[in-house]
Amino acid sequence: MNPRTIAHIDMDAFFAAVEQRDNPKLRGKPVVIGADPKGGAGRGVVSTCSYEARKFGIRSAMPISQAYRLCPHAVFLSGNGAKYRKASEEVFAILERFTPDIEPISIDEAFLDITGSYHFHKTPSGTAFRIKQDIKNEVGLTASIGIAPMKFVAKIASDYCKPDGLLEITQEKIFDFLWPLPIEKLWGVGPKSKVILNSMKITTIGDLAKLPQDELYEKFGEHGLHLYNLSHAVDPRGVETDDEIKSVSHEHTFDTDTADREEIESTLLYLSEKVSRRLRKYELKGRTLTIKVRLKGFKTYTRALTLPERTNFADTIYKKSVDLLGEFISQKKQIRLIGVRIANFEDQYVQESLFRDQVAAKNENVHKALDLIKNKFGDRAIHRGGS
Ligand code: TTP
Ligand code: MG
Repeated sequence: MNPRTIAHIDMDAFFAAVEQRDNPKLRGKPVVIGADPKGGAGRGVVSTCSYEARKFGIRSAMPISQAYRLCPHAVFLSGNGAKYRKASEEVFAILERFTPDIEPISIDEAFLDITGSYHFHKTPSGTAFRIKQDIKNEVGLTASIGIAPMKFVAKIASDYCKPDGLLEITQEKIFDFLWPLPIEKLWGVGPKSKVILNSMKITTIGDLAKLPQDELYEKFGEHGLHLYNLSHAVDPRGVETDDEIKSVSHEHTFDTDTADREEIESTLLYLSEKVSRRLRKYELKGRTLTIKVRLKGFKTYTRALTLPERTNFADTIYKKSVDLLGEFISQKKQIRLIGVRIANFEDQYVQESLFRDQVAAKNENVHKALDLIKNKFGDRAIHRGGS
């Protein structure tokens, strides 16, 4: 494989930085975005906080009551999703100017393959510097960028140099950089693996790299081989742009946790329609349906099934999603978030099932008509009964 130059970009304290940008009084102050702390009695969690607030130990996903205890004089804000989405779109529009090979990871984070594009700015760091500068000048926010020959090292590097950082790890410097780092910096080493590895006296990525492959395989199975590869800086995954979409998904967070069947099912219908429409926009059909459920208290579950044939029909996605969600609804679980995903687009160009009957063909026409209307009048123009 040819050597690649991959950049990972991640905005600094994104939601909080947007608030500080728009209100100079908040600059230099601890700012916490999240649920209402209600004087310490609030429920819910911290979305993010400014770096000034991090000095007090506040972190994303921490209960808001704890954040309040750590720093009662911080400015607590509930946030403004529309504003953050707009800033995100502006940032991504800037990235597009540098390379078409962009893999968005979240609202404030992306991988870029800059192998073919850095020559305009002489070096990879030159390109990254220019990206940071353009974002600063045009959007008024700071980003951190890590550069490396492989994805996971680029990501660790951007995290390492935060905030407002730029760090390039060249092929020659990879092990000097990687091996002293604690193992939990590796993708896939969660709290459980960390405990097991620590009990084996493995605390750094370098310690891990010294273990024989067989031993890791015995302890962790396939996952062990993955860790072995990462500790030796082997990560062949490329930057996956939109033209190689692997899945299409949508999710929704309820304003207040709910166990109400009707509310949950109508949300599922809404999500199924969204997923269906995007699949059809890209002319994709998938065979794997996955639903994601986050319960009150943040435990997250996924349930998946393989469909008899690839689909992009909202009805099929909806009915099967209701089946998958059944156990949560019947146990009256308080649900915070649900998501619907379709994946497994393989064999896209293999002959369609010979048994596609007229009903399916008719369905397809109905969907196309709905799309025309929605594209013309927007999402809210039409919904089938229920959503
Ligand atoms: P992150 O990039 O994880 O965090 P951040 O940009 O606030 O700070 P950092 O400088 O460490 O990158 O997430 C981006 C945004 O996503 C963040 O500003 C708020 C939102 N978010 C949540 O709402 N909940 C969460 O648990 C996390 C991690 C992020
Ligand atoms: Mg960020």
